[in-house]
Amino acid sequence: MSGILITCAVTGSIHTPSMSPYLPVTADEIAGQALGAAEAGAAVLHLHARDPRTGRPSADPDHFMAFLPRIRAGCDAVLNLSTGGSAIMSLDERLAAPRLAAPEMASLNMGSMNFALYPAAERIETWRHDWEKPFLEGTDDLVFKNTPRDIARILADLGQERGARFEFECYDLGHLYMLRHFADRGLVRPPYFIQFVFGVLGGMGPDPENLTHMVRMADKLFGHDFEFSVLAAGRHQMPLVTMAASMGGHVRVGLEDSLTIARGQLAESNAQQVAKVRRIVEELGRRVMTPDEAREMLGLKGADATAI
Ligand code: KMH
Ligand code: ZN
Repeated sequence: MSGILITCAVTGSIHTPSMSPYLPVTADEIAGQALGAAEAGAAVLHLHARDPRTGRPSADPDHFMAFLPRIRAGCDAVLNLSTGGSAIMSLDERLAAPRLAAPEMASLNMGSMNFALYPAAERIETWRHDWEKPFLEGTDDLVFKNTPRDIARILADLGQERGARFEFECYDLGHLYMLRHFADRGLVRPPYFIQFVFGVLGGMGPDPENLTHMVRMADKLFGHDFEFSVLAAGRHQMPLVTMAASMGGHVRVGLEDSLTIARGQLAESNAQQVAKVRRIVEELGRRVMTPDEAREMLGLKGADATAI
């Protein structure tokens, strides 16, 4: 029976240090938690960097390179670098580290959108860093930009020139049609690894009907040429990824997407979430994929062909 691919998104750029003491920030923390997640069963590690002094999302290649070689040396997982970075970064900034590292995989957000994080600011009583409150509150007037021109550039720089394959992040139905458009232009090739994203304010909500509809439309637009995975923000994470696993999809967990392990209870590590979803997958009678099975399924170039 085919396996289920677990991606772990280790730190991201949505959550801030005041929200959880377990959010990895330094290179030691990011590398340590990434290796723990791989050990627990994650075949793919989706990675962002942070400034180690403040925990602020960072696009600095030095911050990435402080942990990437350590993760590479310590496990066999596929390293997937974000090209989304954070909505406050320019495309040039977001591309700097992935261009240098030439990873096997990179994320690719299939449209421009609102990315509203400001409701989270209301729940924080004590701030650890000055940047956090304005960063979250400023998202009431911030557009995350990935125009068709941006998408084409990311595909050219990382895909055509460096051989990366993509985690196509689709937050809405329109993003699936944008992926179809790039397929029609011959700029992407199957199998398409589509990551459905639920629960970001600005994208589709975490309703089960949305997932069934997205899968139905992906079937219609891409036939047998795609694999889908699901991530959902906050407390919707485990219910939605369980639904994905039941529907023949793959799953993404990690502290980028949710800081909790159960309602109201902070996850103490990324590995804890990976172990939980692994138990769910196995209880469903399915098997977790190894990194090499993921490479085979997605047609990846292999870790030796990266610059990490
Ligand atoms: N933060 C997630 C909702 C990216 O890194 O390109 C989506 C994400 C974006 O992972
Ligand atoms: Zn990300």
